[in-house]
Amino acid sequence: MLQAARNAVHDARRIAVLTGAGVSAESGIPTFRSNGGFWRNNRFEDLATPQGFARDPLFAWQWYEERRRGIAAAQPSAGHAALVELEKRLAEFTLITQNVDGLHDRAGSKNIVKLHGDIWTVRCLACGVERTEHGELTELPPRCACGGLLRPGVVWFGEQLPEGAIERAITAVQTSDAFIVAGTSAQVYPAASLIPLALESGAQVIEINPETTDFSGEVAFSLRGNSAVILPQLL
Ligand code: BV8
Ligand code: ZN
Repeated sequence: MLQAARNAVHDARRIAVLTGAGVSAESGIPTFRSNGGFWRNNRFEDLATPQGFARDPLFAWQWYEERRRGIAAAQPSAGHAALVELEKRLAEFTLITQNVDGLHDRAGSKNIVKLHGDIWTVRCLACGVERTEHGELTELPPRCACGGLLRPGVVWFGEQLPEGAIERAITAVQTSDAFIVAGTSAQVYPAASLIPLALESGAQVIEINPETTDFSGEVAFSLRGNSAVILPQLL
């Protein structure tokens, strides 16, 4: 199975990749659905919503600031590095990620489509100004120079994805010979819809996950294991 998947990657001229929290798990960052998707007894799906933020911006920011600190202390994994190497070998390569942690950028990936935004950007609810904020946020919730409340520059449940993001991802998947899906439970849409789209478009779909997903039975290669081990092996 692994050798056949390696051959499919070797023969592919155009590759698209979809990553999820499992790729960052190799960097020590908790996934969303591992501990049942809870943070201090709050469901992740309730916290990562405009309503959750409006209800208690301070509580939400305590969660985001804790995640930012954890990410700042983490290093990209061998899986992130393998994707950088893969991109260098191909004329056509698109990395589509659901992750907001910026580890693909730090690893050196170039052509990245961030479907769910970026935890390192903040946006003012009052004036709309958006900026990168890598430092520790000393005052929570953080405020804009205009006095408005700042929110994390991520896409919450019920919110539209960034302008053009899903369209870029769809085009990349439709024109790829191989589609590598690594470290995602494939439960969040429209990101997960890229997998059946790849199957319909005739791409060789390679799934990397220690667990099975809804699509494990449909993909060409369902490789059971960790992304930091299998992605380098695919190279
Ligand atoms: C929208 C940013 C439309 C915030 C996130 C019913 C059916 C279909 C859809 C819906 C529905 N009800 C609601 C919806 C829509 C909803 C949705 O999909 N809900 C789900 C829960 C059913 N989607 C939305 O709301 C999206 N917007 O649809 O708007 C719209 C239309 C009109 C008008 C207005 C709006 C927005 C979705 C974006 C939500 N934001 N994050 C933040 O991060 O703080 S999603 C969140 O989940 C993260 O981004 C995360 O990346 C993403 C997906 O999770 P995974 O990455 O897969 O992580 P998970 O923990 O689930 O799984 C980890 C996997 O890794 C596991 O499989 C594990 O086995 C594996 N693993 C573990 N270790 C390793 C490993 N793999 C490899 N190696 C390892 N070592
Ligand atoms: Zn402002």
